[in-house]
Amino acid sequence: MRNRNTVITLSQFVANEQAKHPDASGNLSKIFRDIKFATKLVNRDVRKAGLVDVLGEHGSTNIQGEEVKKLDVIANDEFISSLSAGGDCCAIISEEEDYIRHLNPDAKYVLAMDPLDGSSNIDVNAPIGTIFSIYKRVSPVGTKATDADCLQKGVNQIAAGYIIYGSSTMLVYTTGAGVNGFTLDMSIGDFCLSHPNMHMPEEGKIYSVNEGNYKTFPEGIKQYVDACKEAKMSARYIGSMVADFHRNLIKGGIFMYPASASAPNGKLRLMYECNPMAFLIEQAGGKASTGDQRIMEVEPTELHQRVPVIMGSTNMVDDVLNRCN
Ligand code: P6P
Repeated sequence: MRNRNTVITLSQFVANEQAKHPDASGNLSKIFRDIKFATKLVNRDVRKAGLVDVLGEHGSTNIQGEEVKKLDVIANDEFISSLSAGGDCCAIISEEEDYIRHLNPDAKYVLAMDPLDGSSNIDVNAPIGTIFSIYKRVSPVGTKATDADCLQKGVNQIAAGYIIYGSSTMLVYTTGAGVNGFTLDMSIGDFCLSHPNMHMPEEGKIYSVNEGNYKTFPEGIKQYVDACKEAKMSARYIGSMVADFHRNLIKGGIFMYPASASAPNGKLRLMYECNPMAFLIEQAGGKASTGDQRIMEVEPTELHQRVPVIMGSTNMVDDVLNRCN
């Protein structure tokens, strides 16, 4: 039984991390404060989704041409409101925003987010998540943020993380010094360190891919999926990236969303799904590739661009890459 006196909250952990950088201004810590606040609101809405009118189609469609459910819009608004009030972001890009949302021109950070990923799972009570990525702007503070501020390679990320609204609500993040997981303790209304220094097993027995697209996968991907079956691996696919990612991070495994006829560049978005997850998985000892290159080396060209994804336990990703190249 954990000694309650050893509980480390997210705020304490972030403050301890900041103290390791004497020149830190504290702005990044304040962004985590704003993310935490918005996460509690989204968690509240997700947990009661079946009870109040937040289900069903919002009627609109986002830039991806996907039907937007009300909870996507609510989550997007809650994160933007919290971060805007905090004043530490000069711009936000979001799956739910067609264009850059300009906030405080005097701030030095840019945030990219998928406010509620896996939204097709909302109505069936399956796990969903929020994904975020933080960059330092490249244009001068005091000016309006530019495309160059928002379209940076994944290797430039200052921080990345996700929240999974599952059987418990967890926030997992990295600032480049390892990966740590925090579980929301509703009895105190705070996130507590529950998964310190998370590491992805080099090998795994789980493969996650939508085999409905198998027929039009690249040949190397088909070969790998066939090999997984031969090896009697477990197929696990929730259809919510955060949930599939989180399970594989803990147990070992591989997650793929390859190119296919219906998704020639894959389905997942580089800036606010693939890059943050790639940062996390590399920090946890895993690997993340498009099949052609390291995801975090991709040069972005547009806010909502998609890339194929092969990410997970290093040995498994290497096996796929050897079959694809
Ligand atoms: P498919 C959810 O809509 C999402 O963006 C990711 O969370 C998930 O991994 C993927 O799409 C599922 O896509 O085509 O398999 O339903």
